[in-house]
Amino acid sequence: MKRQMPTILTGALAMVLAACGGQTPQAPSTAPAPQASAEALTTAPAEAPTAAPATAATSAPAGGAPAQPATGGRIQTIISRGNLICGVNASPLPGFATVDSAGAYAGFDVDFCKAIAAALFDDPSKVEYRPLSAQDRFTALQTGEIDVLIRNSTFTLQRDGSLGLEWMPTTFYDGQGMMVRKESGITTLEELDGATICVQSGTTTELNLADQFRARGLEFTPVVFPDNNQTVAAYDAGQCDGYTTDKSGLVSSQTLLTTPADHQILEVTMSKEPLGPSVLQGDQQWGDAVRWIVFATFQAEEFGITSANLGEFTASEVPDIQRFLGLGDNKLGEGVGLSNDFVQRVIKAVGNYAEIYNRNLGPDTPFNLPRGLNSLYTDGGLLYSPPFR
Ligand SMILES: N[C@@H](CCC(=O)N[C@@H](CS)C(=O)NCC(=O)O)C(=O)O
Repeated sequence: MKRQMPTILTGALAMVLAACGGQTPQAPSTAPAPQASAEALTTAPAEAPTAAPATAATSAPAGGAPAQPATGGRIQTIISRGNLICGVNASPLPGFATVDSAGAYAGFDVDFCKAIAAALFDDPSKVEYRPLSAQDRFTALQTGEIDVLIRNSTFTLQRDGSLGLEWMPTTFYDGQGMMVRKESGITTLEELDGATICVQSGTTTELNLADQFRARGLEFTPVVFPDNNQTVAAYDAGQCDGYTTDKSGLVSSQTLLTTPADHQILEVTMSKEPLGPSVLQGDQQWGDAVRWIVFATFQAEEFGITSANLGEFTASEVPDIQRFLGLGDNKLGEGVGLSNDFVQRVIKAVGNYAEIYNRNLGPDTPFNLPRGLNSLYTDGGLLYSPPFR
């Protein structure tokens, strides 16, 4: 395909939509123009995070006495505040993060916000959700506005390093894909030579798109929007030949197109997109807590512990299970500033990883996403928890 950027971009069909993939064409505003990536523009905070706890105080003495949670760190701030502030998608991403008219949030990413709140408060509802655009999400961590970001965000070197963030275990292994109209007959990226591609700014998506097309010697015109609502709407309205984002995002957004069956996701995977929570670097205890809450969901699946059968396991005589659930004298939780039964709290509230996955993305949902890399290592996937001991 050798196609020029359609003239409609100069004004005929700019979209303003209320929901991801909503289909209400509006009077034209200014044409979206390719712009510099927020990735490149966002810099690390000028100063080291101020809320760093006295981590030395958290290490267990040589005698093995239980470590004490640090005071003054992020966990203490959250407990004093009475809720967790969790950064999530601003545009709805069905399956990952949506909000209903009553303000109730749901989705795969949202369940991890709830898991953290459950671990801290024994109450998954103790979350304040902070909707964030791709551009603003990391700044919200850097400034301390949010406690944790769980918004289909990719773990990269730049974000881990230059942006001063700390990445938690990957909760969803993804890769970038491309959606096209079936009627185009396009099945490969090469056939998109000269095409217009709708893409969201401030994302790895925008960067990968340029790299992948350049590497293949292909030309393209990016049509860039700051949020997924507008990106999807523009594609749906025919402003672009292709729409690119993480494959999970494509599957999710496809359900919101006017006629989902008219579109297909190409086979090609353009990148690695390990998606997971992140926190501000500098408060090791908080990082450890979130890390082990995520691991708890993997390990619970490996042990076969679910929200339904948890009660049976609390009577277990098996040392591994007793340690995991914080039964008896097992006090591993307090070493990361959590209660010793934090794993039970998490499982009770959101279930194990398989429950979280199936509830939001599994066979009984419109997405029916195969687990693939997001299977336990025992099933050929990449999910692997270090030992709870
Ligand atoms: N994983 C990529 C892309 C994440 C991303 O922001 N994707 C878009 C498209 S699916 C999105 O979630 N938009 C939601 C929004 O605008 O609130 C990244 O971390 O940069």
